[in-house]
Amino acid sequence: MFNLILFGPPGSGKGTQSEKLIARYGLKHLSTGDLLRSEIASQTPLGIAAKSLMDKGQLVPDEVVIGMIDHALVNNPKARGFLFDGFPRTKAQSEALDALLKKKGASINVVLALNVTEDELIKRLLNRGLTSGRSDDTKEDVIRARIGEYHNKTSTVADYYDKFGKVVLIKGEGSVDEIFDALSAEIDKRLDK
Ligand code: B4P
Repeated sequence: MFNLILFGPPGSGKGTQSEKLIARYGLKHLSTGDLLRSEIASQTPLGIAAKSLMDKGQLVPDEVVIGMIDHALVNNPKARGFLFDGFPRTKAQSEALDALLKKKGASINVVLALNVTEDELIKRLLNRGLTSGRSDDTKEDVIRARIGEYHNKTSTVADYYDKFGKVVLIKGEGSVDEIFDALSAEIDKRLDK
C-alpha cells in the first residue's frame, strides 16, 4: 500500500491537487471536508452539528472525523493506497490514523506539505467563495479563524510526522500544473524504491 497525506493550511490547494493525484496514481481519496459536507447536504445529525462549527471556522471534534476515516478504511479493503486530504488536523487524529493503518499492516509513506503565504490563502478562499456556495469561504473573519485553527492545532501534525522523517515541503504557489509536477516527483521517488 502507498499512503499519502496532503497537508497544508485552508486554501493551500489540497483539494485541487488531490483530484489530479488520484487520477494519476489510482489512490482512494479521503477528504474529511468532503465527507463532512456530504453529511451536511444529507442533513444528518452529525452534519447539522458539524455545520455550526465549520461556519465559525472551527474544527469538528476529533472523534467525529476519526470515526469517519475508520469507516472509510474498513469499507475500502482492496484500495492500493489512500490519499488523506485535510486529515489528520490534530496530533490525536495523527495518532489515531497511525493506529488504524497499523491494523491493516500499513503506515503513512509521506506527508507532502504545501506552503502558501497567508495573503494568498485569503485571496484564494474569498475568490472560491464567490462561486462555491460554501458558507465558510465568504467571510474574511471566518477564513482568518480557520487559518488560526491551523496554526494553533493543525501545524503540530507536521511536527509529529517530521519526527519520523516523513515530511516534504512543497512550494504551493505557482501554476496548478507546476505544483502537481513537484508533488508527483516526490511520489515517484518513493514509488520507485
Ligand atoms: P476542507 O474541506 O479540508 O477545506 P480547505 O482546507 O478549505 O480546502 P483546501 O486546502 O482543500 O482548498 P483547495 O485546494 O480547494 O475543510 C473545511 C472545514 O471542514 C474545516 O475548516 C473544518 O471545520 C472541517 N474539517 C475538515 N477536516 C477536518 C478534520 N480532519 N478535523 C476537524 N475538522 C475538519 O483550494 C482553495 C482555492 O484555491 C480553490 O478555489 C482553488 O481553485 C484555488 N487554488 C488551488 N491551487 C491554486 C493555485 N496554484 N493558484 C491559484 N489558486 C489555486
